[in-house]
Amino acid sequence: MSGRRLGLAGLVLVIVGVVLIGAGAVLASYPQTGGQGWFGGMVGGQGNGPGMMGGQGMMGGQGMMGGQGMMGGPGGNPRLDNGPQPGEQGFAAGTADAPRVIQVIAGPGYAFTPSTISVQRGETITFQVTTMGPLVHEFMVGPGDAVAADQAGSAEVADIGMMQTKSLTYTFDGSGPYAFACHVPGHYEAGMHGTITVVG
Ligand SMILES: [Cu+2]
Repeated sequence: MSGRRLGLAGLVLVIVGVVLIGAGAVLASYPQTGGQGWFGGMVGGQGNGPGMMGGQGMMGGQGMMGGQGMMGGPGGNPRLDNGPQPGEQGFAAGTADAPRVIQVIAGPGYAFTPSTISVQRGETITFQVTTMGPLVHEFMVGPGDAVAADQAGSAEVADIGMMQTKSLTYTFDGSGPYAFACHVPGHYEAGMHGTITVVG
């Protein structure tokens, strides 16, 4: 690498650093975010492909992020590695004895990630729902109309606090449409719901 290129690379790093410090200052003054930890993780993982939140990231201590990092998307978009999905190579349908695990992130705003999920007809899925951010969420799953109506008796886990993970296992033995939602007051209306498509 030539000296000129090195200089250019250094300049870019300085600019990135200044931007991140600025963003960190904004976050630190914003009580609803993780502040330093969030950006510490981002800086650590940049340039390593998967693993924005890798070793020192916000979730590093709890092991949930492992080596790959929840925020591994190149553009910084939250992306969970839930393995092969129906129709993809290597897909293995979940069964009652061995449910397929799908990780879902609730928050930090009024949203779930992912917001669309596909399952194979008859599959048993264990949803592992983790709340990011200070709001407490719930996760209800079932037929779309029942979930939209917050119907009593629907499968759900409630009171999922910040950084908590709760699991819910559900078998999709119909043709759908299915949905999932958070019915903490105001959350559904703010958009905290998603769809589950049955394939096959
Ligand atoms: Cu919620």
